[in-house]
Amino acid sequence: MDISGLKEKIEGEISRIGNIEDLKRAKVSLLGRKGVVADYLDKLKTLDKDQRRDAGKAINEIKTWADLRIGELEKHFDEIERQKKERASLIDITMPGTAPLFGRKHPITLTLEEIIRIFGSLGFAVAEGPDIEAEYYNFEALNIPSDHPARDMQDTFYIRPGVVLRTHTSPVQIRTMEAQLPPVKIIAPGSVYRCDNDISHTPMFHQVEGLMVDKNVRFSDLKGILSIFIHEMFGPDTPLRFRPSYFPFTEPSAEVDIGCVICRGAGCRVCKDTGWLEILGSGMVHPQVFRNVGYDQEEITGFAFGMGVERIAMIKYGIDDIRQFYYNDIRFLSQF
Ligand code: 2NM
Repeated sequence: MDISGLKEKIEGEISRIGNIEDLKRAKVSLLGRKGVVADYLDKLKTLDKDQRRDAGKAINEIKTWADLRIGELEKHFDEIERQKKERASLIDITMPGTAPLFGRKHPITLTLEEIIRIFGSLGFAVAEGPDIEAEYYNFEALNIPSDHPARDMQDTFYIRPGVVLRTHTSPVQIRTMEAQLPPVKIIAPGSVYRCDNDISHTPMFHQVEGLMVDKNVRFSDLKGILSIFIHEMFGPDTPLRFRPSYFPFTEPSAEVDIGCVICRGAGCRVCKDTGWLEILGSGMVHPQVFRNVGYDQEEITGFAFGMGVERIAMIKYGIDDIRQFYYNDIRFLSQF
């Protein structure tokens, strides 16, 4: 019996194994019950005792060697399989990533910050106060009499008798004047509340009011400061005008209009064919307001003004419905 061919035959088969399936097939055909090695062991019967012993020993050595080689290969392919599974369970770094959605500032916040920036550059400090306010600070101190239409239960949210949600930020100016002597140069930004809800009114909106009090503050100071503000906010070529008006807390009072940014003065639906848009109210602080906070109205004068932030934002960005600010629609909000 020629045993020398057996090792080469096994070697040849093993060298052709490329994967775990090949290996399983080779294991059966080489070491299986009807495999090549078994064939050789079968043929031992045809040999005499001495030859059988030598040949048997040689075949068994080859079998042990083949077992070892196949065992090594099994380990090798098992390891490859394990690595494949591990990789499949990890994140596929070749996949396109999920872009994170970045938040951004609300147009009212952007407008508020711009207003604060401009008045900040003119030397105004920011003052704040409570949204829930004593009726006294919201009305009486501002020279708004108890029979004034703004006091109507329908216009004002009452927390309980004597306590309201502030209808403007003017109480902040009163509190500031009570707390410190002139010079006072502040703006009061914040939320205000009124019983209103339609295309141009929301029950909560934002205001910035301003106050400058000192010796010799004049109406021309008011005109100068508000002109600078408007030209910073809407552009240096924006026409503006001061129009006589009335507020209980200022005398004289003036409304400030800018040339309509939509039609540039020609007349349109937005400016109701006047060519002008009203953007803020202002005036010289009423002597009664100074008396209410304990200031000497013979010694000092001051001007005050107030504007609605939503209205400024609507004019600046060309928005025709105030409620857009509060739908929380990403398609709207992502434009700013
Ligand atoms: C406005 C218009 C005119 C105003 C007055 C005062 C205070 F406290 F000094 F009396 N604060 N804000 C004022 C004046 C507000 O808003 C349209």
